[in-house]
Amino acid sequence: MGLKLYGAPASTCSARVKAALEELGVAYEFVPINFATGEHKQPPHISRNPFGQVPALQDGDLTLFESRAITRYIARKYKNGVTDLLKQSDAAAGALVDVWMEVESHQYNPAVSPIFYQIFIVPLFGGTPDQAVIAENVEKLSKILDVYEDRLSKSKYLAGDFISLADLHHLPYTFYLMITHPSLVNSRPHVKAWWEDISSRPACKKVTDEMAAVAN
Ligand code: GSH
Repeated sequence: MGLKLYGAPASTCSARVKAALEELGVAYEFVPINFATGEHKQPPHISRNPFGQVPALQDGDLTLFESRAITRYIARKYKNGVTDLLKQSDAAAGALVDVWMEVESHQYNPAVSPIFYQIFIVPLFGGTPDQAVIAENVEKLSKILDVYEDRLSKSKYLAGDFISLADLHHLPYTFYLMITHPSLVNSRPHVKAWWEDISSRPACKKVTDEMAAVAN
């Protein structure tokens, strides 16, 4: 039985997992979960992800939720001679991958996700985006991206001169940020070069093309 990724086509968390699978060339079946009918809150999906969210990954008897834990599982299981997205063979380089995965999770994500939520999700429920929330988080994100600019002036990718999960974890929200606030990225030359590099990788392009197909 092959890998099954249960997700929603435009969801950032599902796209994060897809990016790792595509980068490593792992075959999988994408099983769409219908938010409109509340499929994510009901059996059988609730047994795959007890929080009633996507994504969930099924690999034989193993069922996982939490996108960043799933990507780590994929990186460990499918690392090959060419690509080791966690740098498991090098403790220091691997620790830097961990650092920048933590930064994505605890700095970048909390600032970028409310912007995404206000602009893309609130209108789906008939609401009006709260401009104060957007402005507050744009300011927060701007300061965070100054740290990225400094880091990326010293290394090509976040953890060093190699692509890692730390970079790939940024793909989904940065894709949406480039639609809503491209100047946050484009005004920082090293962040811009980094984004152009990762977003043009064939694996990443495949994932963002699929997100764009739903968003349009
Ligand atoms: N930390 C979780 C992860 O990274 O997997 C977050 C999961 C999450 O927020 N999923 C969203 C979802 O299912 C889609 S990106 N939203 C629907 C809901 O919460 O009801």
